[in-house]
Parts: sequence; structure tokens; C-alpha cells
Amino acid sequence: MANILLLNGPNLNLLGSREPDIYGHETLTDVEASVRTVLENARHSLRAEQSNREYELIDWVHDARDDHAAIIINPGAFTHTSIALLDAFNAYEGFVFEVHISNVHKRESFRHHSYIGLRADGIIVGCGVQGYELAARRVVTLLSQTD
Ligand code: CA2
Repeated sequence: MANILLLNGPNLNLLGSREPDIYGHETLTDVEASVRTVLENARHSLRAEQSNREYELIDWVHDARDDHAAIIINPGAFTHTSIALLDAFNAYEGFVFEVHISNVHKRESFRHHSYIGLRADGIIVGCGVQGYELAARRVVTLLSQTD
């Protein structure tokens, strides 16, 4: 059994309430529940957090160094700006999966580059909120191979 951390960055607390054409109708609570189901069915546990503040996300990555085997993160717009968040991930040794609900490569060019992508073990883009569940399934597979 392992502990997994799910992080969501700025504005993702608004999921389901605005811009459904881009981000869909499901809420962050729905997303967290679907990830929890995948992980708990595999006897893992989930901690889920969302923040609009860069330092809080960094602190949670630091905390995870001791006792979390994987982090699944949608860093929101910090994806494209935050070297500080990349540095935090570079000091973390577990699995890292980056999720983007929209296909960032079909959008503005400033969304095409990801700092976290330099560290991530995998990136899921443009699969809607299902991308979180796909990332969780990949984490379960990897953890089963490292038992
Ligand atoms: O596609 C994604 O998941 C993004 O990480 C979402 C970020 C965006 O800055 C990235 O380029 C791609 C924005 C999150 C905003 O979330 C909202 C959700 C519902 C309503 C309004 C904003």
C-alpha cells in the first residue's frame, strides 16, 4: 500500500462552473472521487489538495518527499511559468504524472511549454478530466512493478 498525492493548481477549484466547452462539466470533487476510487481499489490511499498559491503547492511537494510514492498534478498555469515548482519536483524521488484537461498543444503557444514536463514521468493531455483517472491507473501499474 502506498500514499499518493493529487495536486491541482490555480483556478482548478472552478472546474464545472465555468468554461465547460474547454474543461467539461465535472467538478474538482468529482475528479478527486474518481482518482480515489482507482487508487483505493488497488489498496492505495489518496491525499488531494488544490491551491491558487504557488508556495502551497511547493510545500505539499516537499511534504510528499517523506511518505508519498507518487504525485499526480495539474499545475494549471504554473505549468508554463514555475521554475520554482520544477525545482521542488527535482528534489522529489517518487513518480510524477502531469495532467492537462485540455489539449494545450491546440491552444495558445504560451501553453505549449511545460517546466514540470522536464521532470514528469508521464504527461496526459487533452483527455478531459478522464486524464486524472488515466494517470492514477498508470501509477497503480508502476507501483505494482516496484513491490
Ligand atoms: O488544460 C489544463 O488542464 C490546464 O492545466 C488548465 C489551466 C491552463 O492554464 C493550462 O494552460 C492548461 C487553467 C485552469 C483553469 O481552470 C478552470 C476551470 C474551470 C473554469 C475556469 C478555469
